Amino acid sequence: MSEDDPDGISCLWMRGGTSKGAVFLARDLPADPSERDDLLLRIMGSPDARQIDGIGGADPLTSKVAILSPSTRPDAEVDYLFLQVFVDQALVSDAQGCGNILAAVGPAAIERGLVAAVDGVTPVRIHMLNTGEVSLAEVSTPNGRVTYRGDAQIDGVPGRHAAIPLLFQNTEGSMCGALLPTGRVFDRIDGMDCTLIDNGMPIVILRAADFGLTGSENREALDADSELKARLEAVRLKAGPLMNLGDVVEKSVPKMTLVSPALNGGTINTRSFIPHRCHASIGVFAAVSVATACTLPGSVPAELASLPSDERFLIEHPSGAAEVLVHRSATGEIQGIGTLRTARKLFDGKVFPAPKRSDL
Ligand code: NQM
Repeated sequence: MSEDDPDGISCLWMRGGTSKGAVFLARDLPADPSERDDLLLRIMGSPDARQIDGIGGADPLTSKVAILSPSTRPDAEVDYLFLQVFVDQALVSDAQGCGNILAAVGPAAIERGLVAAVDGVTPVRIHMLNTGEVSLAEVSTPNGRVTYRGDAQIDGVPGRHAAIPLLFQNTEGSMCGALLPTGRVFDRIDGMDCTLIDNGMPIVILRAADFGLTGSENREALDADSELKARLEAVRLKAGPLMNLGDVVEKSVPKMTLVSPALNGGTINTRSFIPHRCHASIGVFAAVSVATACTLPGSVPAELASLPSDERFLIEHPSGAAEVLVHRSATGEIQGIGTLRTARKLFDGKVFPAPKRSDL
C-alpha cells in the first residue's frame, strides 16, 4: 500500500448553500476510486459518529466532497463529481448529486484556476458527473476576483452573502431514467401513499399526517423517533428497486420527504430525510423535485400544495423556505429551473488524512 503524502493534500473547505464540504482537484487524489474513497474516509474521519479524527462535521450535511477537473464536455468549463461520505459507516457514495455543494463549485473552480474570471459576474457551466447534466452558476467576480460578500440571504444560513444563481435544465430522471420512474404519479408501498419522483434527486414523497405527524416537528424530534425512521427505511428499501436504483441499502438515495400544507404562506411544507437523518433544511434538487411533484395532478403533494400564481415555489423546511423558480411552457411542461444559493470559502490549505486502519 502506498504511503500518504506527508506534505498533505490541497483542500478547500467550503460552505455551499446550507451544506459544507471539502473541495479537491481530481489530480490531487488517487485515480482509483477505491483508493480515493479510502483516503476520503480517513480525511473526513469516518466511520465514527463524531468524525473526531477528521474534518467532517459529524452530520451528513457537513460530510461532503466535491472533486473538480477541467470539463470533458465542450458545453461546460468544469466537471464536478460529488461524493457523500457517510459519517458512521465506511461508505462513500456517488449515487447522488448535491445542489447545495454545487453552489461552491463555481467559486472553487475560479479559485483553483480551472475557470478564468471576468470583471463583474462570471458564468460557470458545470458538468455534474453524478447525473450527467450541465448546470449554470453565476459567480460574483468584481475586478476578476471571486467575492463572497453580498446581500443575498438564504434560510438556514446566518447573514448575507454574494448571490450565486443556479440554473438547471433537463434534470428529469437524473438517476432513475424518468421523472416518474414507475410511470405513475401515485404509488402505495407498505400501505402508505407515495409519489416516487426524480427531477435532479430521487425522492419518495409521503404525507406527514399518514405517520401521525403535523409536519411542523423539528429536526431533533424527528431524528429521535426511531419508529418513524424504521417505517421510512422499510418504504425506502422497497422504493429503491421500483425507482431503478437497485438495492439501496448502502445508498443515500432515494431521500424520503414528508409533506404537509404550508405553514407560512409558501407552496408546501417539508421534512426531508437524507435518508437516515432529518435535513436541517432541504436539499436543492430535493426541493426542485418536490416543486415539480406539486405541479402533477394526482400526486401526493399536489393535493396539499398551494400553487403560486407565478414561477416562485416556496418549499418550506425546518429552518425557513427554499425558493425554486419553475419555468413552464403554456402547456405546463417544465422548461427550466432556477434557484439562488450563496457559498463561502472557509479554509484553504492542506489536509492530513488519518493513518490507514491496516497501519494501526
Ligand atoms: O438535494 C443533502 C444538501 C443535500 C443534497 C442530501 C442537495 C440536493 O442539502 O441537491 O443539496 O440530500 O443529502 O446538501
